[in-house]
Amino acid sequence: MENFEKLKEDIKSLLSSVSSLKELQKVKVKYLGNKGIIKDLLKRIKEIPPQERREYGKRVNELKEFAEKLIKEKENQLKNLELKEKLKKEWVDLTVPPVRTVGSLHPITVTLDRIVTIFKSMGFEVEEGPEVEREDYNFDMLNIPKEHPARDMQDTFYVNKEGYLLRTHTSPVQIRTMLKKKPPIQMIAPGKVYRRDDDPTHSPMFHQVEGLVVNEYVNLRHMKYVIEEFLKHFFETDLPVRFRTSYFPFTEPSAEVDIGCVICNQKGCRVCKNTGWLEVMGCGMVHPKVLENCGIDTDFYQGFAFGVGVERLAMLLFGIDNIKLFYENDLRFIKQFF
Ligand code: 2NL
Repeated sequence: MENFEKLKEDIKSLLSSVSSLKELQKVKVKYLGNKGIIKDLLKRIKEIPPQERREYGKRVNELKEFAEKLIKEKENQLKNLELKEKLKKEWVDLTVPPVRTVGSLHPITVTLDRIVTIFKSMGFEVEEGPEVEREDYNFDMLNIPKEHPARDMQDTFYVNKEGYLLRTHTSPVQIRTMLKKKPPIQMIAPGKVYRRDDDPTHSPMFHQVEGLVVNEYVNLRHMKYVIEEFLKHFFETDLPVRFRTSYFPFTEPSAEVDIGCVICNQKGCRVCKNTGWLEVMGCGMVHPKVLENCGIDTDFYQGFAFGVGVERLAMLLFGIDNIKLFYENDLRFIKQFF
């Protein structure tokens, strides 16, 4: 019987030396565990003479309650201590003013805004559409047939839903607009586009702005005027512009637009490959098939369209020589452009 008092003393002194929850767990197991001292004492009740069993059981239970109480107390004490230390370690002075509070716009955003503002000032409306697009809007409606190489898996990101893809240009937005609205139409479609291209001069995602004008009278002269006017405003100078005949399935005739090299002023440099000219846009009169695909009567209406790469214009505007810089999000780069 005096053993119980000894056990109580043992628990007390053992607990006083415990300084972590891990150590405490060991003590708990030692006394209260399934194979612990107290369970063992309970099992031994059979060895006790019957007349003493009542008293013995009472003593063991008392010991159990004693142990539980002390261990619980110790646990609370340790948890409190731990919390205090955590709060001390993780303390943050919320009154310290931030080092810098102003963010900045990404150079692509700055360039996109600049392009959109110029076209809005010329009476263009801004239209948007989905980046996961219908394959027929992205290709068939634009007179790009099933066998066309651009439709190859090598060039286009198809998504795992039959008939859908990541748009390879923003032209499907114009298709949607023509299906939705009657001419006159005068719109631009800015946004992200995707192509399976990833090398030092290409990114699998880039930005484009396409424009479309459809009415009863537009012709090549209007197209030339709008594009020249846009480029003058964009580069804030009356730079040389030339149109070279080209080919796109969705325009006829088609042209590519060059500007006098803004890097070397046409003296010849690495950027213009010593030609003095930089290709910056594509354009043309909308192919009658494309208008008809959208239910527009080509006896009455015609249109012109154009497309411009935003990264390319941003690089020329800011003198950036590596397209990958746009996607690395290095703040030292990004913060230089507003
Ligand atoms: C380029 C070429 C171009 C278009 C885009 C277009 C859209 C419709 C109908 C006809 Cl719905 N054309 N878009 C036309 C000519 C050129 O972009 O080099 N872009 C960077």
